[in-house]
Amino acid sequence: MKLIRLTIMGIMVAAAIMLTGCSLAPVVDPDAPVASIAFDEPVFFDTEVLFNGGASLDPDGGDIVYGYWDFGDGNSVEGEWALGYNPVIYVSHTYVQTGSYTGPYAYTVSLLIRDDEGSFGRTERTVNVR
Ligand SMILES: [Ca+2]
Repeated sequence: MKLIRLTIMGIMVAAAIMLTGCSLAPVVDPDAPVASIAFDEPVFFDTEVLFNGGASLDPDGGDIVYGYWDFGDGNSVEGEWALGYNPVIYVSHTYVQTGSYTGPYAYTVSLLIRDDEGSFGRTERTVNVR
């Protein structure tokens, strides 16, 4: 009885694979997402900067589900995109001036994103803080 059940199961799995083409093959993502960073200049120390990643997109129409911002000064923030809502389109950050150095000082801000197919995209920009 058990053997028959297993055989029927095997036939059903085989039929499912035949019907769906090749359902066990990994999903191939046609396009990786493209990250984008925008912000207003000039940027000053001890003043909040608004970074905008809202122009980031997935060329094949997929959703961007994760974002990781690195501000280049040892600070970072990450967020998961809920469906239709992006909690890290805008992130704010304040570069804190240490010591008497007046700048300008160049930091590298980067944004790493992941789409719903698991592909990553990353971009970076230089922020001259004065
Ligand atoms: Ca994609």
